Amino acid sequence: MEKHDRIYVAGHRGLAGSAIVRRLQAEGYSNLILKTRAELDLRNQAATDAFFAAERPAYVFLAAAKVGGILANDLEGAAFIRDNLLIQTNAIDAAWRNGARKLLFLGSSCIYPKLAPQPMKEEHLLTGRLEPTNEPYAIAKIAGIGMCQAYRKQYGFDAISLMPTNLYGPNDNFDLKGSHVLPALIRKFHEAKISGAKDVTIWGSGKPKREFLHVDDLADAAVFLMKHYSDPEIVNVGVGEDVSIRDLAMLVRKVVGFEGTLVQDTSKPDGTPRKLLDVSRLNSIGWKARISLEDGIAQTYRWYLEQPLSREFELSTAR
Ligand code: GFB
Repeated sequence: MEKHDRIYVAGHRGLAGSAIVRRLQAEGYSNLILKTRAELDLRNQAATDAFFAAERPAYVFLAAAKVGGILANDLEGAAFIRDNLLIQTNAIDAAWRNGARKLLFLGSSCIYPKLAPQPMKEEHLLTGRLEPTNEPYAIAKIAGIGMCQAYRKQYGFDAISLMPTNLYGPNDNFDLKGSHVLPALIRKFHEAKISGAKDVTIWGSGKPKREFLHVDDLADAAVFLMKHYSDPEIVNVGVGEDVSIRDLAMLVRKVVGFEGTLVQDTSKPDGTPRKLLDVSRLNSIGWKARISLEDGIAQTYRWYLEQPLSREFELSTAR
């Protein structure tokens, strides 16, 4: 990948895509192609084909997706499977058809079976039943992996697939109904601290364990693998360590400086009991995560505090 190559980052306003753009810009890549959803709806095949035919990017980071936390996945399964299948099918096919040299597809650790052995290795894909709360999303992502592998085999298209663990960082979604656990906790503890509330409610039993990767680490890994990895096999991208939701909540409480107690809402789902990635393949290719969970949360909390009041207002009314 040369500094002047045409590089399309799909989903550049989202958590992962915006971090990939920051990373590429920091490395001096000067020819980035970026389109908002209003300018290009990747669910629309004709619009996607026309965009790729006109722009002909050489490299594609496919970070556009419909994503959300456990509740959004559970309640909006139809949209999760439809939008993701459309986005990835249209983009992968149009990239290949219009001569892209390489495409990087972002999957998710939820593609693995609900009760996969821990830590989860790449070969555990398609060895058991999925977690029901995010099965539609997971099936779409598994289809994307299959598409990258089939296009490589049949057409020789250099498409690679990364499976990131739960991501967090700047530009995350802080809407409490749609978000993942980490931004939800940052917002809940912050608002409780400001309002002087006595407690903060966390969903579920607090016992599930999750692994969290700062999105700047993900972006670093994505650019590294775009340069150095070319293989049909998927690659897990994580830190190799996990934490219980209760311990995560205690850590966010400490970073935010909230002094009250935790209450559990057990009417909300726990989801997969544990979701820890085996990152030995990634480590053997030569990459390791660098940002510790506590530092990453502190950085994300600072970012959250710096957002203009108008954005804070938007976030509050989105509830
Ligand atoms: O991050 P999260 O929504 O998604 O939830 P998953 C992780 C755990 O945190 C669950 C608990 O056990 C939640 O019940 N939790 C506690 C909370 N308090 C909260 C809260 O205030 N908000 C949220 N959202 N959770 C998603 C998948 O699964 O992970 C997606 O649904 C995707 O498909 C993504 O793969 C990475 O880790 O359970």
